[in-house]
Parts: sequence; C-alpha cells; structure tokens
Amino acid sequence: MNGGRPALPALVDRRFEAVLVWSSRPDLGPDTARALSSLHRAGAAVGVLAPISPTVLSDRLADEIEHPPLLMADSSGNGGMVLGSSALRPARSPDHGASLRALEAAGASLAERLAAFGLDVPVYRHPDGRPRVTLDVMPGLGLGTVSPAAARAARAEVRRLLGARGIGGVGDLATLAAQVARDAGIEDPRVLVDGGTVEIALVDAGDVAVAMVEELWHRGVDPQAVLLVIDGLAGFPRRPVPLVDLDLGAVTSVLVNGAGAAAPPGVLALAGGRARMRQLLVDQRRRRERRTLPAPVFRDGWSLIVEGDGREERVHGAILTLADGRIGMSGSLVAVDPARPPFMVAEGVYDGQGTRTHLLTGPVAFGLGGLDGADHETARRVLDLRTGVLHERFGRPGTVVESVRFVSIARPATAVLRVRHPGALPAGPALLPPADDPVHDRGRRRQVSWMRVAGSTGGIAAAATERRTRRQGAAGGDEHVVDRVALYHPDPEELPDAEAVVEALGPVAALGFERLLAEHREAWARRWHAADVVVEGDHELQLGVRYALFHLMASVADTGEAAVGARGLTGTGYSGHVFWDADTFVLPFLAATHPAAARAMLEYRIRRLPAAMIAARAAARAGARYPWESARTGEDVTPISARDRAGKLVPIRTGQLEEHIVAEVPWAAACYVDWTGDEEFACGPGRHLLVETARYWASRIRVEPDGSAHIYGVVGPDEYHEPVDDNAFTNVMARWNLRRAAEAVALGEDVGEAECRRWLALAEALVDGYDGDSGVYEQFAGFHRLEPLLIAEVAPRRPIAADLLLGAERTRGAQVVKQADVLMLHHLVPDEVVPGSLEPNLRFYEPRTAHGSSLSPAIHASVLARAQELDAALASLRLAVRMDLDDLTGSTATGLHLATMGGVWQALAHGFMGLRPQGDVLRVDPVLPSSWSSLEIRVRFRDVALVLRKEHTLLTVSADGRVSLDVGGLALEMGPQTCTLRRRGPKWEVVT
Ligand code: IFM
Repeated sequence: MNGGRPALPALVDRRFEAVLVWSSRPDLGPDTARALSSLHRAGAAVGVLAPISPTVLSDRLADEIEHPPLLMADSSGNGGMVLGSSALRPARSPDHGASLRALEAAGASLAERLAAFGLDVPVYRHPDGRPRVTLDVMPGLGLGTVSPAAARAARAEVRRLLGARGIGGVGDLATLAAQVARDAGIEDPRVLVDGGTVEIALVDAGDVAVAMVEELWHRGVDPQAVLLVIDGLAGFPRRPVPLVDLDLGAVTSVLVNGAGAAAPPGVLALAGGRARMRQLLVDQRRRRERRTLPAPVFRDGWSLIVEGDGREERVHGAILTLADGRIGMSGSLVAVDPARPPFMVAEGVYDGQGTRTHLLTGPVAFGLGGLDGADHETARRVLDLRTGVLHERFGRPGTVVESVRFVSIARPATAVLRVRHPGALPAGPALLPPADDPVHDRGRRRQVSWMRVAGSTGGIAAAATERRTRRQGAAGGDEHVVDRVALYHPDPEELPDAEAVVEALGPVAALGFERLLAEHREAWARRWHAADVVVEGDHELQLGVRYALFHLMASVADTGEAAVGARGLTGTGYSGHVFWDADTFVLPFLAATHPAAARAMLEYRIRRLPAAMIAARAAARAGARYPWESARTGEDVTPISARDRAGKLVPIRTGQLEEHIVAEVPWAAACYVDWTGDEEFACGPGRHLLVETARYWASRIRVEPDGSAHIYGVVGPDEYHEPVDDNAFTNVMARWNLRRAAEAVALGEDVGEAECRRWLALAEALVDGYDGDSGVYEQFAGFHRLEPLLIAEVAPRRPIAADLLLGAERTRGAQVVKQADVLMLHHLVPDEVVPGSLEPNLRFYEPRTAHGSSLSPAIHASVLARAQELDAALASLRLAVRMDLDDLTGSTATGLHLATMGGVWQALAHGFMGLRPQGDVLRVDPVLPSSWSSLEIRVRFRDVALVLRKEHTLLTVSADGRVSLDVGGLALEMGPQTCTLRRRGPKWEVVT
C-alpha cells in the first residue's frame, strides 16, 4: 500500500519520460492540475488532451498552476494545438473543403437510412468548421453526458431504442454510419456513438492522441517512454489507433474512472479514479526527485547495443563516442581502465608544430575515479541514436553500476553524467586528466573542479560540478547517485581563462539533469527530422545508416568555423588533421540537410585561403594550393615519414604530391551553393576560393608544344602509385575547377575576360586519359602498361591492403587500385566525364580495386547504383556501413572513419535516390534494390524541406515550399504539397 492506495502495478512501476492525461472532462480539477504542474517542473514532458479549447484550458490553468503542461490539445480534433511554439496538427489533415462536402452528404444519407427505420433524426453541421456531422438519435442524451450513472442509463436507453427499430445495437449503428460515410467518399471515416448521438468525423480523439505522441517523438521522447492516463471513456474511440511509423501500442496506457466499463484492448484499468491518477503523477515526480536514471529504449534501427568484456574497449569507446560539433568524448566505461583510457578532444584545438601538430586531448568528465574499469564481467551499453544518450550497465551480479550520459547538442561543450552505484562509492575527481597530454593547471572553487590543458597556442579549460547522494536502493542496501555537469571552453588561439569557465558552469549546472536532457533530446530530434534516411526492409543496414548519420551530425559545429578531421571528434587518428575527407565526403550530407554546418566547414577553408596562397607562392605557383593535411594554421602538416608494420621508416609523399585537394575545396563550396543557393557566399568568399584555386591550376598545368596540357608528378586518390603523370582524377577535377570558375565568376577588376578564356582553353587542352574505343579512362599515363592483375581474384577478401598482401613493390607495378579513383569522377563530377562511360569504367576498375582505403566502398556503392547494378551496390554499401561497427580496418580504436560515413549518405542520396542539384533544379532519378520496400530521404534544397520516398513503382515527394524538380526527365514544379509519381517503363508520370 502507498498512502492508503494499493502499490502501483508493475506496468507503471517505472520512470516514464512523458505523461499524457486524456481527460473526458473539460476541467482537470485543482489537484490533478497541481500534480501535473509539479511533474512538469521536475522535468517530465506533460500533455493534456481534453474536450476543451487549449486556449481556454490554458487560461484556466494559468490561475491555478505555475508550470502548465507542455502540450495541450482539444480531443475533438478541433484545431488541436500545442502550448508553446509549434502547432499540433492531428495526424490526418484532409482537404477541408472537399471533406466538409463529403461529410454533409454522409450526414444526409445516414439520416435517410435511419428514416427508413422510422427514426426522424436531426443532423447538425458544426458551424465552427469542425470536420464532422452529428445526428441526434435520441436528443437529450448527448456527448456531454459525463456522470457514470447517466452514461450507463443513456447507453441502455439507446440500445433499447435501436433494438425496437430493428437496427440491432450500437455496433450496427456505427457500422451503418461508417458505410454511408465511405459511400460518400470518406476513405477512413471516424464514427463515434455516444449517449444519444452518432457522429461522423474525419478526425477523432484517437487522431489527436496520435498527434500528441508524434509531437513527443519530435521532441525526442519515444512512445515506449510515454505513460497515457485515460480519465474516463467518454469520447474514447472504439477503434484501434494506428500511427504512421510509430506504434501507439508502445505507449503504456492506463484507464482511471472507467465507470466499470471494460477497458479498451491494451489499456490497463486501475481503480481509484482521479486520486489514482494523482498517485501516478506524484510517483513520476518522486522518481525524478530521487534522481532515477532514464531507462534505455530499444527500437529497431535506432538502438545500438554494444556488449563486451573489456578486451575491445578502445574500439567500443570510439564507436560510442558522444560529440556535439565542439567537443567529443569517448563512450568508454565510466570506471576507467588505465590500459584503455577514455579521451576527450575539442574541435580545432591542436598542439605541436608543423607535421607534429596533433589534436589536443582534454580533461575527461565521463570517468569515475576510484573505480576499476578492468574489474567487471560484462558491460552493456546502449547508444540511443535518436537522442544521443548513452546508457551503460557494467559490473558483476549484485554490484551493477548504471549510468546515463550525453554531450549536449543543444548546448555545445556541455557534458552531463548520472551514475547509480550500489554500495559505497570511493571518492574521485570530477575531471580526469587526459592520458596523452599534460595538465597545465587545475584547481577547485567551492563545489567546482576545474582543469586546463594547454596546446601550442590555445587549449581546453573544463569545469565540473557534481552532487553525490546516498539513498536506499530498491534491494534495501545503500546506493549512491552521482550527478555531474561539466562545461568546456576550448579555444584554438588562447589558453582559456579558468575563472570564466567556472563562472559559466553555474547557470548551466543549475538547469539540472532533467532539463538538460529534455533540451538535448529535443535538439537531436530536430536534427533527425531534417536528415533521417529510412531504409525499409533491411534492419541491420538501417541501423548502420543511422549510425553513420549520427556521427556526421555530431562531429561538425554549425557556427564559426569547423575543422573536421578525418576522424571527426571520435578519436585522435591522423592527429586530427583535416583531409579531403571533410570537403568531399562529409560536407555534401550537411550541405543537403544542415547547411549551417557545411558553411562552418567552408569557413575553415576560407580563413586558410591566405595560407594556401602562401603555399602556392612557395611552390612558385599562382593562386592557392590547399594542403593535403591541414590543422590550425592552414599550412601543410602532412608527416613526411612513418613506420610501416615491419617497423621500417617509409617516406610519405602525399603532402608533396596529392594535389587534387586543391580542386575539392572549391568543389565543396560549389556543392554548398548548389544545394542552398547562398548567393552571398557564392559572390563573396566562395568566388574567392574558385578564382584562387583556378589560378593555381592555370599555373600548375604544363602545355606541351603539341598543344596538349598536362599535370605531371602527382598522387591521385589511389595512393599505391606515386608519383604519376596525368592522373585522370586530378586532371578532370582541375578541369572542372577551371570551367566552374570561368562560368560562375562574374568578371571584375580582379578577373578579366582574358583570364577566363585562358582557364577555358587550358581546361579544353588538359588530357584526361579517355580512350574512345574502350570507353575507359586510363587512371594515369602508363597505368595500362602495368601488370594486369585482378585483385578481386587474387585477394582472399576485400577490402584488403593490397600493398601488405602483395608487397609495395609489386603493387606499384600492378594495376591494383587502392580506392575509387577514376570512378570517383563519375561520382563527383558526372558532367565532366563522357556520357555512357560509367559502365565500361566500372567493369574495368571495380575488380582492380582493393578498397585499401575505407573511403572506397561507399563510392563504389554509389556508382554501382547509378549503373543499376543494385546487388553489387548493396554489397558495397553494407561494407561501408559496417566499416567501424565491425572494425573492418583494424583502426577504429583511433577514431571513426567519418569519410566513410559521409560516403554512406552519398551512396543513398546520389546513388540510390539519384539526387543531384543542377542550377535551380533538383534532379531525382531513383532506383531501389528488390530487397528494400522503400527508401526515404530528407533534404533541404534551396531552403525548401523535401521528403522523398521511393517505393518499387512509386515516388512520393513532399515539399514545404516552391521547388523545381526533374524526375527522370519529367519537369515538376511543386508548391508546398505532396506529389506522387508512378514509373511506367522508362518514364515517370504524376499520379496525384
Ligand atoms: O584522405 C584519406 C586518403 O584518401 C586515404 N588515406 C586516408 C586518408 C584519411 O582518411
């Protein structure tokens, strides 16, 4: 018993993240209102669904309580609304005018049918625009009947009347009403028989409830974490309530005030009326006051479960990294294993000079000092990709430690941790020093610990505060709860002030775990709403795709500049240096889904244009030469040698020779402009980039006496061969750069007509190795003379490091390609290659490609999809998706391969959905593997949000503004609407 009431049944004896009250009465009563208010204040999302206008309800509540519910909706579906910023729309939003006419027809027709049974029934058309008609079968016994006794009597009376007129019962009346409504053209009518009325509507309370659950989903709360308390059955629809992609059945529903009526299927009836409801609300509030941990939600395609005994901890720690674009922290166990220490890095903060520049590691807030991380039997972590929250359980039976943590995407550089520890918890610092870099200084001010780590110029300052409480655990013994909030001030230029970070932590920590969690998961839900990709028909692939998108979104800041290293913020691999991985692989996803982040990445390049111009000058060239590896200053930081696996020192020549990046930086800028139409950027800093890179190529290209133009002595993406002349990829990218500059740059004082003409002439004269007879581009001059060797036939598997398998010497002399090189052209600049050349080049290069770089499989997936080789495309895509999840390269422990993840999105968006911006038009040319039932992609093109869904023969496009599409050759001008197209043979036609 609990305060005189029975203990809560197991179903509701847990923490929920949101509570919805579905009230059959227009008033909540002061006690319920107060209980809801304090639950909301304690951090739960709270909603009310009642037969009253939300504005009126809100006004009434304003007098009574301090924290009104987050969501309020009129259960009639009459313009349901959310209190707050956004508007709540019922899940079904039919065309109003047509629906009202159909409803009128249905009402009239039902009245006629009832007249045939001798019932003279008046029809009410609701003058307030509600999409419904009501027939008063028995005037006086209306929907407003609320007292249980009156309701019972009314039901009996209606039954008697219907029986006497030969209609049967209420069920038959409902069936009849639904039938006439369907005959009138309403596809899926809502019928409610209650008291003496029958109502035909388009939307009912069930739809409103669905819309509320959906709204919670958009705020990052899963239906599995929602408690729905139904206060009385009046107005409750007697039909299963489906959700489009969520399952309302996942919501835990209880009925109070059921007046003895049977609870609807899936709903648990609880005795005790409103007092019982208050008990539930108070219980949820107390769980928050006791600082319980939110439980992990398991949802296919969203929950990444990682289990292990510690041996693979470094890989697991990297896989489970949490980041927010500014900082990243490994998802290592909170109990630190000194052999596998956790890491923390900050975007753009480096240490060291020149080739020794490396990403600085900072203080770790996600470690509990005093616990031994090696001492556990198993550890199970669940990363909820939808909310960016990591749940952990580890230890031994009887001494299981649980934790929940996140790095706030709503409030970048804020880390939050809650730990539940059984028994006594050894004291330990709130910030652990980094394993790789020395602590500059540290201290404590009142309850706050702070620590600073200095880089060569800037550094990372962190402040953390925590609250430890001892309480009685469920099993009787003591347990400890630790709540920790840490704030980071990373600064690439100056060592941040310790006082400032300590001061800034105060108001953030004061928000508390619950509020920080709510805003964080809501921010993640918004990011997903703009960028999700849904692959129906392949659960494993779906999870892998979301995993890739999750890290892409987490790794890039969307303000200022974003230096995105090859491993993002997920590790220190490649010393955190920025490669073409950022511009060519990561940026397109962001340009198409979250342009602010793409713009921040470009800002990083723009601010380093002066350094690139100095580098060009140093090489006696004009324009700007972007470095192969770049860090803070923008000078080249590529190492000049490294030890191979046998310990031998081998030179690294990519810094000197891998010049194609000079074209990829403007390519990324063009990609951003193509998706966004950002004229200010295009005419300002973007123009500058294009001009200076074109100038570089113009000075780099050598024109021979026969008039042919060449680029000698480079490395292409295939780094097995170096140096090479006339690498097709480098030459064609340079050609693209020259042409785009000549086309897009408005002539001015700085760029004259003569210079543009020269760019175009050079572009025209550049050799590209294309052979018209075979249709194949020779990867570089002399490639065809190398030993013909099909790595697909000699290697035991791919991906494989062919240089390790065959030895560097043999690899150099053979037609073995490390990663997509010629094929990368078909992917990046399809308008620059000869039409129809994809297939012969795929046939030639695919079996010769070892995929020795993780960047390769996703690009192959993309071009294979374009060539309609869907099984092979899918196999390559699967490889890309599993690259880190299965540690296929053996290097995941040093960070995740962000370029691979960007490639995954590109394979889906460009390869399968066939998306490609072309001027003001977005081209769409989708293909779908037979094993998928659909592919859905969300993008933002020219400021219009688009959802494209491809099924086998249909394509559905929803837009929230005016947009021009070209669907497989069919021009389509859309407004804010949804359009369905069907494929007939090679052509598309509009269906609706
Ligand atoms: O940029 C890549 C390169 O293409 C292959 N080696 C690894 C680099 C960083 O990911």
